Amino acid sequence: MNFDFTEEQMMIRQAARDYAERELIKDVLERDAKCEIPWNHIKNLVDLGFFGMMVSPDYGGGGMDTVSYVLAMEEIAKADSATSTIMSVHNSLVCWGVEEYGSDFLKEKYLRPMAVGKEIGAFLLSEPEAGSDATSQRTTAEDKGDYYLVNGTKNWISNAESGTIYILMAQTHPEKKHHGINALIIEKDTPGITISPHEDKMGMRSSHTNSVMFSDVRIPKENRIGDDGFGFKFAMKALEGGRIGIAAQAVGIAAGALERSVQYAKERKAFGKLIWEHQAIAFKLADMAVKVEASRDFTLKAAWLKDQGRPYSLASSMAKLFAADSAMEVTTEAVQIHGGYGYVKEYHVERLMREAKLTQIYEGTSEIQKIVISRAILRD
Ligand code: COS
Repeated sequence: MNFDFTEEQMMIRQAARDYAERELIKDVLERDAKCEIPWNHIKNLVDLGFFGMMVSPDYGGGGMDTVSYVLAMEEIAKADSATSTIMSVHNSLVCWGVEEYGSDFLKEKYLRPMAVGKEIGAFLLSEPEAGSDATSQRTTAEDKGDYYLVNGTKNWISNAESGTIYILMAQTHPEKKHHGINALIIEKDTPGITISPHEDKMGMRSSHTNSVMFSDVRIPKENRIGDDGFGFKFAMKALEGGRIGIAAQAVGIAAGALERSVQYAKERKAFGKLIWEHQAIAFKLADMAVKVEASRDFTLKAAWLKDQGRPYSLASSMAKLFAADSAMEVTTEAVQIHGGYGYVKEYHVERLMREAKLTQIYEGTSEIQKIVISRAILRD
């Protein structure tokens, strides 16, 4: 077993860390308070090559591996997980999905500009009544010969505003249930698309989340990904990789909370000594460190399996479950260690705690991961 990173992987991590520590962290509290999309940071991260980083150089992408992506995601999320969400949806759901399953036409037309961050992707699966139960798609894509006519509403959509290229899951053959769903690429400015005002979220507030309404939207047939009815499987496959990105994000959030807590424990005195010299605090920090390290290892293992071309569905669900639940525990303890200071914005840990909560919910709740894991171990 080799736990060493390559030179290239370490350089990518360092580049992400430098940018996060120098730039992202500076205005994160203000962005969070005002729910402002980090347009300038998206542009800078595009220039650094982080949007499209795993796309093959054949399409103009960075050609980096999933391990590198996980290392970069952790660093970005440690400073500002909202920005890492925008990066994650683009890279691991949309770019990966088009590269893996799209036709040559779709790759030339959509992957190429996404590989260099000229266009940014969004993934439209959830609906008011189809979040965890993704088979119950109500949005319809009626087959009209050479185009699909789309009607319906998607919600909880990350990158609906910051993105320009949408992958939409919609039902074409309701009688076939999930085998009737199609995945279609849609340009955001297509007539008939309306975007709601963004949700007023608890955390990750500068990564906007919106509903997207479709009213008689025409989508050319050539924009379908895969065969007729492949949409549900497509979405599930994309989410398998997406969950590695969210696990990495959770690692970053937890690592950020741990670092801040260690720092605070070395500065703050109570009862005549530094608070880390009290076993109550030292043990908490030890538990937090173990959870961060175990989450990181789990996530890297899932990434490594993907890079090896080996099955990674189980590993990605395990990593996401463990890392998200750990992030929630670690950030909660971080707030506790900071006492009253933990409950105000300035010390960042209350923001990290709010952000951690979302990692247990999106791209499949912790309960969904348990369904995936329990089925895998019970079937085998
Ligand atoms: N890869 C490929 N196919 C998959 C798959 C995967 N990871 N997971 C499920 N499928 C397929 C199954 O093989 C099955 O196909 P067949 O009917 O052809 O055999 C089909 O999908 C339905 O599978 P299953 O019967 O297991 O579906 P369930 O609805 O009972 O459960 C869960 C599937 C709950 C695991 C799945 O729907 C899921 O992950 N939902 C969460 C979706 C989600 O993350 N939503 C949040 C979106 S945020 S973008």
